[in-house]
Amino acid sequence: MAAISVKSPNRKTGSSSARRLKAEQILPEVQDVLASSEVVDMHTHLFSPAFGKIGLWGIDELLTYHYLEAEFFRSSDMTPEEYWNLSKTQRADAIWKALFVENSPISESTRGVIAVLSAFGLPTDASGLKEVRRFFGAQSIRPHLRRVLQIAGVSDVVMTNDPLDPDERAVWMREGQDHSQFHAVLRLDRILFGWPQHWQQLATEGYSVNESASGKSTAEARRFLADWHKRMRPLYMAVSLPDSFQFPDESLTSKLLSETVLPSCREFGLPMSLMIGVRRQVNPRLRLAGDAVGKADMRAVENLCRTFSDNRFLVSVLSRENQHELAVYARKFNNLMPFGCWWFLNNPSIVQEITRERIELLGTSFIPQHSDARVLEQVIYKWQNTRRTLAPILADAYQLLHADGAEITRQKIQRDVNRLFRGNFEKWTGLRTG
Ligand code: RAT
Ligand code: ZN
Repeated sequence: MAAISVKSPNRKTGSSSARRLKAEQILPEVQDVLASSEVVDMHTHLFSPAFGKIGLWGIDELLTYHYLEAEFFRSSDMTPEEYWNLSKTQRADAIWKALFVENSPISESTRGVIAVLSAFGLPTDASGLKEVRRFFGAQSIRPHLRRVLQIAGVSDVVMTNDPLDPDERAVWMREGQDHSQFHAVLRLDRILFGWPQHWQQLATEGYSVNESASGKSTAEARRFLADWHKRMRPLYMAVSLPDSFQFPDESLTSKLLSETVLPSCREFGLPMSLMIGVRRQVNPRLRLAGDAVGKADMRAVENLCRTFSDNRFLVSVLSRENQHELAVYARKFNNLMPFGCWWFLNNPSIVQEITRERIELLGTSFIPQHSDARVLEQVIYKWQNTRRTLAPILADAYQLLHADGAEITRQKIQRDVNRLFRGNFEKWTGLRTG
């Protein structure tokens, strides 16, 4: 079946690419550059084939994505308890019926499933689910993965790797992974935010740590990070933080951040990623779909960037209300890199607003998007949507520049898109691609 795909890189060089564009040529040229530029997907929950079943793909995973589960309970009378009692296929069937058959899939996440099916030339109508299942059932992961990344125009996938997750740990302790397009990230939620529940795991593995992270604990936790740095070769370290996050304060999070994690980042030359603003489990009955959002106090970011001027911070904030402050702080601290429009923000209307604001305040010195994909094929629709939303925003910026008297060329557009899609991230992490 024919798959649509990102255009192969357009090699216009020399005079045609340096040609001065007329106002009406700008939008099509921007669209073309975006369509032919590959992106580094700098935060996902995808895994390389070495991780086996941990890596999710296929129609039943797409339909049971937690973004869709949250929407399902608004359009079905089924209780969460009844839903969790079903098998994966039955859950997917229930979601298909409620969100795709009985209603039009016009929300961002449901529309994404349609875009994926259509990218593979599969039926998108109510009766097509059987055929769709047959198609995915017939794929084997390695060629399918190659094809998906090619369609999505993604050259590199950055994973989220939790060293305290037993299933993942087993893979890293055996042989790790060496897929050239996948890169590791040392995710530290269980250490930075779940120390009381997880310090014993470190102790069992031979690190001299205690419940209050006192004495040798912070140095020993650094030794733990050094061992995992060696094992994973991560591009950065990362944590997601609640809206109530403060820095500095008396918490174990502050202590471990300043005495363990940030010194390790400095030692290994890695940025630290902070994803701030999640309110975990406001409705635990929904499990992974039960998290919400809260406005954070951005002075924590200010304090971190100022106090640790030798560290670099990648920061994404979940609340719409925090976006402007984040962009302003990035103007004050060049060790701060805003990234992505995360989770509840990843809707065209909000992405537009945030991205325009960032361009106006920061030029091209930010990372506009990451996919946050949990299921492989999601990269297709998430990056298709990003390119579609970015095109008029970038074109408008060049139109204004053109009207103000500047010369706009394809060469310049390409340079800017390269910086946004990969250059800023490559520079910050030292990732060498291509
Ligand atoms: O967007 C999501 O899928 C969330 O569930 C979170 O995983 C978030 O992206 C995170 O990395 O914590
Ligand atoms: Zn995520």
